[in-house]
Amino acid sequence: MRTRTEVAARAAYVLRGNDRGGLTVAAPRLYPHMWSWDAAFVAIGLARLSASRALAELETLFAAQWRTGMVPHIVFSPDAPPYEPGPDRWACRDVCPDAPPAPATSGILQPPVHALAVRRILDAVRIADAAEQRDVVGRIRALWPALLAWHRYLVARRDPDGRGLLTIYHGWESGMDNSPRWDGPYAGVIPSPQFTPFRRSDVHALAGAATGGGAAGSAAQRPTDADYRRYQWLVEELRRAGYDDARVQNSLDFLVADVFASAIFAAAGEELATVGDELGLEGVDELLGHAARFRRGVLGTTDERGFAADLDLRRDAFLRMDTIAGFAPLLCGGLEPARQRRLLELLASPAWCGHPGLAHAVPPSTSPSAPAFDPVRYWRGPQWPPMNWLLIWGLERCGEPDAAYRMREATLDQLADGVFAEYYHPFTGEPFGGRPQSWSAAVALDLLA
Ligand code: 2M8
Repeated sequence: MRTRTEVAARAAYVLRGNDRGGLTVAAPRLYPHMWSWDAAFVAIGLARLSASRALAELETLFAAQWRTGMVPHIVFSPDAPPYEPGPDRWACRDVCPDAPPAPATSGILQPPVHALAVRRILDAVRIADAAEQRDVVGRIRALWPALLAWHRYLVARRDPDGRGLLTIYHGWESGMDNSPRWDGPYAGVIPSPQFTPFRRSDVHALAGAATGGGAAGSAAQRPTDADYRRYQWLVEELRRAGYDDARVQNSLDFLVADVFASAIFAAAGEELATVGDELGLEGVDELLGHAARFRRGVLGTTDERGFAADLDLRRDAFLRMDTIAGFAPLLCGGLEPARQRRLLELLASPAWCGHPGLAHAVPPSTSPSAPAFDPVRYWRGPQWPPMNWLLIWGLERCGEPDAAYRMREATLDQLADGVFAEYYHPFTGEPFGGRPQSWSAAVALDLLA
């Protein structure tokens, strides 16, 4: 195990190594492009090193924004090793006039963490010299219309019925690809018999990395082929619908309201509003209105413990699963004190962070008591450092500094292996997935600052 100073130095070194100049790849082999919420976490980490460089990450991402305001989940870098589905498979600019001519992007989104990064950058630049301050503040002002357009897109197109919950079109949009949250909705995704799935790049990229168990070991850490067939089929359906929100919402097999992304969005609205307020920019009241609407939406899904649920919009039914997404109210706040206490008790209970077998007391992506729990397979059990970061951040905001401190310490203990893995086996502490993964290094940097 490394000292904390060594961990911070190594995290900075990892981010530098994954930097392709204004664009940090999510992981060099497995994810050789820019991912949207990864970029936001990267910016949060980089803000501790250079506010200017952190902002550049967001500028690169938003330069790929669609005319609708959507920020795509992948910005492809032209010289990277192959990744599937790549630009040809998405074919965004061929089928959708709203996609930018360049760079090539995917046609879906990811959770809107970006405003949290903007807030961090503005905080960080306070200690910079006057010239950097002027530069960064000027660039935040310049980015403001794009940030507002992103938030307005989410409200207008992804919550057309005013539920205060964001509609998503693919498990990839949640960022938690194969979480048991989506098992029910995916059961309704039936690829056409004529559909030929393309070759997966993920399992091969991972088998080449320093993972235990070779190809079989790496396959066990990823979604199954049956899952992937559905993921690929949804891309096909989205492409056929021209990535048009109205057509997609009418035709797609998979349509879900994502409670975790909605809670992030509620908090993001508030964070962005403070930035707008500080810099005298337009839209502050509107952003606060978004925050109130989405907080109400999230709290409206909770049970008596304060635990939240996604909503299957195709079947009009709550998806009550024991996954980390249930703790969404700790991100947006607003639970009455008694229920917030119950939710914290649940988080600390043996079903979650208090499980006696855990190597580190941070929440597994799925509760070890849930039938769907799998300690190895991706979002079905392993622990994910950026999710810990979100909860730590949320706990602090909800007025729970002790719980936040405990989770921060446990997260830093986990990251003291210096590997900065994509995710970790909850019981053995073994590092899994992409490595070094930029967002794991980024959250270490931020937590250590
Ligand atoms: C994972 O998602 C990509 C697809 O977008 C994949 O599996 O290939 C998820 O963990 C997602 O949350 C993350 O942003 C992405 C890159 O780290 O990888």
